[in-house]
Amino acid sequence: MEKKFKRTLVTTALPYANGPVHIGHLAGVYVPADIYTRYLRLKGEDVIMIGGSDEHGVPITLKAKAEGITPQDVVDRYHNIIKKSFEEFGISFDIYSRTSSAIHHRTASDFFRKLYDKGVFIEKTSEQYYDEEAHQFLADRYITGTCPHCKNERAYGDQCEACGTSLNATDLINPKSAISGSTPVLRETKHWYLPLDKYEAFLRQWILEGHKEWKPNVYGQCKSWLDMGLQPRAVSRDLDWGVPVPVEGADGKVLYVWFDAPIGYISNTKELLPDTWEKYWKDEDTKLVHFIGKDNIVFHCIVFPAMLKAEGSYILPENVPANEFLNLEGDKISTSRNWAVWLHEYLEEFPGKQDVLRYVLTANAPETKDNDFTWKDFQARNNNELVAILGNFVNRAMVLTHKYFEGKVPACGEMTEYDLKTLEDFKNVKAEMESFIESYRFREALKEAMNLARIGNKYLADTEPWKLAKTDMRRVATILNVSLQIAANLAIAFEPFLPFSACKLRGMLSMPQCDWNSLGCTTILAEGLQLGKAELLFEKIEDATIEAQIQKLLDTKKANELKNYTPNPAKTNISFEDFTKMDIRIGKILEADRVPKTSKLMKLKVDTGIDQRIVVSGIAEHYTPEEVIGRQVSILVNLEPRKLKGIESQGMILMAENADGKLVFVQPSIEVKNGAEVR
Ligand code: B3M
Ligand code: ZN
Repeated sequence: MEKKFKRTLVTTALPYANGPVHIGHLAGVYVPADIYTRYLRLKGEDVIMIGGSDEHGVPITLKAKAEGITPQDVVDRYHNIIKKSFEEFGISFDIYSRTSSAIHHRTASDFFRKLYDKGVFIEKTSEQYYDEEAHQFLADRYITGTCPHCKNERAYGDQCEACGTSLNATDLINPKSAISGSTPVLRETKHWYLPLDKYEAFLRQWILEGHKEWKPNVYGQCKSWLDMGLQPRAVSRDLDWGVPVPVEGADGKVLYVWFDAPIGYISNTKELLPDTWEKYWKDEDTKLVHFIGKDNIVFHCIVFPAMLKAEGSYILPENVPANEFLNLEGDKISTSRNWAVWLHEYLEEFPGKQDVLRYVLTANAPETKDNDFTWKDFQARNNNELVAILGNFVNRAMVLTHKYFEGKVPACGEMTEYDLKTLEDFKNVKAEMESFIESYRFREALKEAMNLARIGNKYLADTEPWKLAKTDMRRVATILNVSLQIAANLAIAFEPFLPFSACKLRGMLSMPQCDWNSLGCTTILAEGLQLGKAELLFEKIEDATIEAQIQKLLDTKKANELKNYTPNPAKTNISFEDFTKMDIRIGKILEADRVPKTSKLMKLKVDTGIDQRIVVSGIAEHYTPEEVIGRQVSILVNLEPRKLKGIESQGMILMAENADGKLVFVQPSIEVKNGAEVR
């Protein structure tokens, strides 16, 4: 028997405040959490949704250093951007706070102190790398060196990305600090460790036996961690940004960011409900659900539960419906490579279209495997689904009601067999959507809602009330009554998914309130009810708009290639005599033709000042013949002639190859006489 809970506490991963948020965040965590929470609210259940920014950790301190500002400046900037993006997308947090708040510092500090006083932690001194120039200990990620296994010279202190081996910083050959470039030295330092090994038996029982219903990706990851065996984990760091370790003699040490961040869920609940927060965290009748991305599974399913268990007075999560990753146009989303659709940019470029993105990200959510976001799919789903099905149906029902009944809900007369069959088709929509949403299968739930719109659309297309208006107004009344009832159902069914459009639709239908329990009901709108104005819910997105977005990504790709360019190493020296053997002249291209049946080659006639000659050059993928005629170029004139595709090439045009592979001409900076020597 499934347990009945009295209330639900929804938490969403706290994004790091060192950059803005993108579609991957929205698809993986915030839209699903928002759907779930809105659904429960609509059912009248007791639910709160907690969010906030994660404002600690080393990357934030490095960003501050790089920009010459304080870590607080960094997190202030991004916290505000992130918070605003979420608000505008209708992510309906009850609170969105931050881990640099005083209440969080106190809560995290007290939590640590309680475990410390209970003797939970192990204290251990070990040797760690210290950067004497930057005056700080180095996190493993910030040490690079040569991998002892594959000799890759750019391995990180925690992992070699060339051979995939996980490393300790002390394994690296020739270690270097990524912060200052200097060679770090080993220094002794004391830290506190959470002995996860001691909680292994409990975790095995609780997850592997007690939570077989968790999503396979989550359960599987937990199982593989548990099967590898758990080790004690350090919960403090040598750093000057974070929650200070509340123990004497711990100067210069803060709580590890992954220790304090999940406590942020508790702090933020306290901030929201200073008097009643405990009932959400300490009462067995509360259902705690963590919405996260797959890279956070171990912290939410293993580390945080072990912390809560050690503390002793908290409940544990009932479910952790982690999503997989969303890719963008076939590539992993990456902040450092700027490979993302940033929410604040989307909001500017697609004003008023929050629901379109919410729709696409849910319809294509990475619930069971990584998924790909493409702009073409975005356009197709908008035009073929939101506009053509949902928007079209609602609009026709509204416009016809205004046309024939002055915008008043007409009376429902006797129903035909077809009407009854249509109603029958969606009588299970409520039960089906509930079962999908409650098992965190939001794409399937959304499909059900869309299916309801399809039913409506087909009903109007099949009954063709506009053709009956001259002969049978009573029949038209019935058809429009049924259609408007379906539209009212849509306003309820879509509320968790497309809150802006659902709200607009409720306004058009004069629905004062929206109650989940009315879903499936065919008498929501009373006869005679005056409807509002008919407005379009969605509009078509044109090709040019999509092409501009694709071009933006292509530009990013190009910029990255240029940034990552490393020139080939220098060749061995040659003598001056060797150099003077080359006869390089400035000449002018007189004629140019593509060489038939090749993609790369172009046949050029060049005036070298000495003569006019034919040169075959591999530039046809970069230039058209018209673009090169009349140009002055550098040409090696004493290269042994050779045949290319049956044409004798007498010399070589000198080209420079840019990082993206583009060939550009080596030209004199002002026009010179043809035949001028280059030396
Ligand atoms: N800030 C990692 C992340 O943004 C981390 C989540 C904390 S949740 C308590 O993916
Ligand atoms: Zn390696």
